Amino acid sequence: MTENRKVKAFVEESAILLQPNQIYWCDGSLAEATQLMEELVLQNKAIRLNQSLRPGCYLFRSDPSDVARVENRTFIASIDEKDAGPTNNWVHPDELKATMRQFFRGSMKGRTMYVIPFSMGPIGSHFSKIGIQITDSPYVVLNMRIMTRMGKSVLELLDQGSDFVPCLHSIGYPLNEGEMDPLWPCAPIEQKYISHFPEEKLIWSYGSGYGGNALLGKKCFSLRIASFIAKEEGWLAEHMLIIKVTNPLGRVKYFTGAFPSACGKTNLSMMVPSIPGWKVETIGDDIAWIKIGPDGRLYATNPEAGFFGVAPGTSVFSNPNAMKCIQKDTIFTNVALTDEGDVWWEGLTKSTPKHLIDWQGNDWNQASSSKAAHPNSRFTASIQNCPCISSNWEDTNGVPISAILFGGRRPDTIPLVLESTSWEHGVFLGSIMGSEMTAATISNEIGNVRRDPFAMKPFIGYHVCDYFNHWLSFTNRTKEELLPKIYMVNWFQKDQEGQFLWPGFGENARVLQWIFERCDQQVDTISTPIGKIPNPRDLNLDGLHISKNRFEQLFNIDPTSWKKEVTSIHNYYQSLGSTLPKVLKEQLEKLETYYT
Ligand code: OXD
Ligand code: MN
Repeated sequence: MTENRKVKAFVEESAILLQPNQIYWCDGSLAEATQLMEELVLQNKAIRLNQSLRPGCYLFRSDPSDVARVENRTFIASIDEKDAGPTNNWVHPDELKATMRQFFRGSMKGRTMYVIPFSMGPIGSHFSKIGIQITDSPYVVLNMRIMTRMGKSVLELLDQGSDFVPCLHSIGYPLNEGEMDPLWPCAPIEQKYISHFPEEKLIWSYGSGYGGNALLGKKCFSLRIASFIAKEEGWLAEHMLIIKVTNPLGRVKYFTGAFPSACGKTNLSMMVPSIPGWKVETIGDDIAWIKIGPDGRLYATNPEAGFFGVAPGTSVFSNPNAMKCIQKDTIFTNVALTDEGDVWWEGLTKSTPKHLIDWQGNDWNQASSSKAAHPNSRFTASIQNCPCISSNWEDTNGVPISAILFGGRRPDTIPLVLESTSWEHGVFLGSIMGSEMTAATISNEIGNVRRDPFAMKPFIGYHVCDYFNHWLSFTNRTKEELLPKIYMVNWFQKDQEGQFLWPGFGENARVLQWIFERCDQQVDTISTPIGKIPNPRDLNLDGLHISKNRFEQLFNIDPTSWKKEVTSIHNYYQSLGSTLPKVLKEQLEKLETYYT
């Protein structure tokens, strides 16, 4: 409880609308989490994993209709439609609220309404912002406890009068007297609404209990609402990892990286470099809040406190640090269960177990045609569990950024690494980012390339062209030479046979080394029409067996592919409307002089 009048009013008004059986204020303690989990185990909603193999770990299975973020049910309800722009679904806030109020009315009948006070960012940091999530999902409470700083310490800030973002959430499944509660109650897809009211800094989410739809501190607050606030206040809220890179001499630099969902941000953020003497430590794997510091440089902080990582593909080979991180006190969702009571997913082990219970609770064997774990199955683990966490991860002033990486899954066209020629050109590179579609969002376009500017397409809380302008404005806010260098990277090029050209994972450290050395102006570049690429002698290939031909392919700038790319960018830019910044059009025109 708190004496903060605005908080009390939010909770009281919500209770009148939602009509829960009871209200519970979360204190964020271990005792509270243990008790909630016990109740869920008793109700068969959570499965206690083998505690000698995975202490403190539990498995949840969601409803098959509720397995990923639902972008077509996600709304930016700005007052003026023009302000939401062409990349967002828009409904007028009054209309959306009226519709949603009908769904919310009585939606918590028979359930407990949990009040979750949470902070995005370290308590006491000037970066941090407070939210209060109201939810009827104890699964959400348990996940929010890992993903954010949650409970008593935040209530104390609210007592002192701190402001907050109200986040209203209901799974949309009221329980009438005597009615059976499903294992994963939620509303049908057409009744799901993930709504943002940017001008009011308000979030309403109805009908889903999964991931970014329901853990409202993550995408809804830290990206969609925060990006809107950031534009007003002159900073950036980005879909970026943050890493600390140390070279063999002990020199340190911090990089951020924007990659679309399920493109390996978690792997890169916890990478074990293959090159001797280099160290990568994690500060964040998904979101960065970036501000200009007193010295004019950009400083980043990770507003989250945990990882909500994609399980499939994670293994001791691809990400040994993540494997250690999820050894204890982890919530698994939609992975498979082994006969020993442990978890399993595709890509975890070289050989497949003979028998499993799949993510839907069915028997599964090697002859089964379906996947044992859902492609978007997840682990939720505290960042404190991470063996390669940087000691700077909670620095209240953030960490100074030397380079920003943009990347996506592109089987061709984009070279292994490309340096921008200026901040403006870097913003151009960010604006044209694209990636093959993955399973992190429900879509029938898996495999196609979609433009995902700055990896923020689903997360910009306002007009995409205003967002580009906001990025461009940073040269007016500080000296351009103080801004980070910008790179485009592509670990995912394939050869004619569909095999990856570059080994990726720990070998990506070779690219990080080149970027590090570029930041120190130790190496030069080769200019091309699309940007600057490494001089082949400067990329550290020691100990890596890669043929000359393959290496050349990694940096091949194929005019036919680039002609196609330029046409595709042109069409994409047209789809963004008439307010596209002129300087970006000019960047494209420059490229068109080479590739038409
Ligand atoms: C995520 C996503 O969960 O981007 O991080 O979908
Ligand atoms: Mn993400």
